[in-house]
Amino acid sequence: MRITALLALVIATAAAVIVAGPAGARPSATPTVVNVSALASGLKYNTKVLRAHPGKIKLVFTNKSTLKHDVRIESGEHELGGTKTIGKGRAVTYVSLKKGTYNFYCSVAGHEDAGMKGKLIVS
Ligand SMILES: [Cu+2]
Repeated sequence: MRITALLALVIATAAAVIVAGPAGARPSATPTVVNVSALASGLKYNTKVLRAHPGKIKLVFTNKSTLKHDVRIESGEHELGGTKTIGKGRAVTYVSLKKGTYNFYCSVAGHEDAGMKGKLIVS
């Protein structure tokens, strides 16, 4: 009987540790919100550098131009996600990223080469 009670206590303690987890071991469940916009004129974003914390990232893209744009995230040449290509308006997407430096760019033909690109620093 005592062994059963002790075993139950051990299991309960282990379960509590699993549920709570060690402090700071996991990225926050609340996504970092990253805002970027395309300027009303010219093939440009409003910034060349975006910053976020590791984990889930909510990318909010506002296109102020009548030209179609998007925002794509890549690591090297490996695409990790991005928004839809939109006209004037707003598009939201979610990506999960580890610490590191990523590239963001517009996938509409010619726009990246014209300067619609930058760095996303996750730290
Ligand atoms: Cu573009």
